[in-house]
Amino acid sequence: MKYLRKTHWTKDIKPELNGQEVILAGWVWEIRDLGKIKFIILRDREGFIQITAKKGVVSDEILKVIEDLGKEDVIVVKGIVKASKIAKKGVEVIPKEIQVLNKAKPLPIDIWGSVETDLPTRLKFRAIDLKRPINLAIFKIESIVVKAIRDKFYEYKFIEVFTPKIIATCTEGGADLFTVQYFERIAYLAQSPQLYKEQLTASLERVFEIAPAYRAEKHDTNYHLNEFISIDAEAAFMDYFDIMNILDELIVNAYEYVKKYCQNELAILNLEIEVPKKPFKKITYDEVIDLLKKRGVEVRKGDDIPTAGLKVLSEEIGEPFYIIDWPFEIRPFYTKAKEDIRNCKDLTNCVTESFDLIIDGIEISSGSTRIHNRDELEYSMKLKGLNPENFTEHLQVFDYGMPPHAGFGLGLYRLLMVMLKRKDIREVCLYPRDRYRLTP
Ligand code: AMO
Repeated sequence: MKYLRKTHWTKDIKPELNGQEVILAGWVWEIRDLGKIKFIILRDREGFIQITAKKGVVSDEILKVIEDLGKEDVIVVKGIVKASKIAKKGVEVIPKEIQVLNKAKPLPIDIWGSVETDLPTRLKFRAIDLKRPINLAIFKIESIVVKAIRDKFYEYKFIEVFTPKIIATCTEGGADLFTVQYFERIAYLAQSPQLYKEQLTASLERVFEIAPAYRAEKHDTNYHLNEFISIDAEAAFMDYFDIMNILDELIVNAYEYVKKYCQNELAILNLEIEVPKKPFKKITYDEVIDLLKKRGVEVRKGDDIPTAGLKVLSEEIGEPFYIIDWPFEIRPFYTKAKEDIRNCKDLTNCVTESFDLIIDGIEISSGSTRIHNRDELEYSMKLKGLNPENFTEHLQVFDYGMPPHAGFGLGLYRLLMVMLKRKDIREVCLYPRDRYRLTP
């Protein structure tokens, strides 16, 4: 079927266009039939517009088409813009032609907002659920956030790269790997681009990647997924303080872009965005342990900080903050210690050049200065119970001019979740993969 191509988005229809012919395409959100006058509320990605058809003004043929329309039918409307005091946006469109491109059956879930559907059911019918304005707002904002981050990376001369997601060895430690039958052998889904991004600093110097990461963790929380989008950065000739400065810039730019470009979406979400101030506060791991003990949270030096502890800290600090200088024992093998790890007499007191960024009690990012000396890296692997022979190809790169470097991984969905104050990470992921969800 030949059909007309849209000339405008609904949001572009303003009273100033009065008298102009436009072509709109989208879905029937609502029909109001008052007999002699009929209204269609047309939805497209950008919003809504009222189509007004009055007997005697529009053809009988058009009135008949409207009578047969149902919610979510796909239509194209050619018409004339009319400024109107009574229409909702001060403007309506008087149809000259309506083409019905597809009919829709009654929807399995309510997208109009009168009945609140639970999240599992919404996710089951995700493609339909995404028609809800609130979801359109979330995913438009997500796209802007990624753009803000990309723009900032380019400003700092980072190059966007793409590394393999089917890999032969683990990067973040042995557990939590999904296996893949790769012809005659077993391969794994990448938990992180860690080793590749480090190798790339020896040539491209500053790289970033925005790509899926896979974790076979059996977590069932509101902030873990088994597939998530990881925003990874790695830069030669930088340490963890340099890289934290860049991370501050990225996050602040993301908030600023959303505030600047997503006013409509924020209104739909009923949210006001407060742009955090840089530089973000830094508090050492040891200080955190002391502080939490004083607040009665059960923590032991050498352990990870429990979520309850992060919540207490966020409430106390009230803005994004870094926990820096974590013990070697609970950081990955590639993390650089403040002294050469080979000289460290007491491993339990060995502090690394590392950080986690916390917003609203959730870890959004983690990063560090990395070990760039091959012998030290091998030594560190052994301390972590890893066999350097399994990393031969990675390690040899360190023989041929590996620069000092640092980087971070930033969880896109976690950032969105805290920024948009969503209760569950699944709300900000189009098609979440969790322990129990592999479809749609
Ligand atoms: P890490 O394992 O801390 O570090 O991951 C980095 C960031 O990714 C996000 N994230 C997750 N988001 C959703 N679901 C999950 N299961 C999940 N796991 C992690 C978090 C986290 O802060 N290679 C290092 C990073 C580096 O040092 O460059 C790494 O992967 O926001």
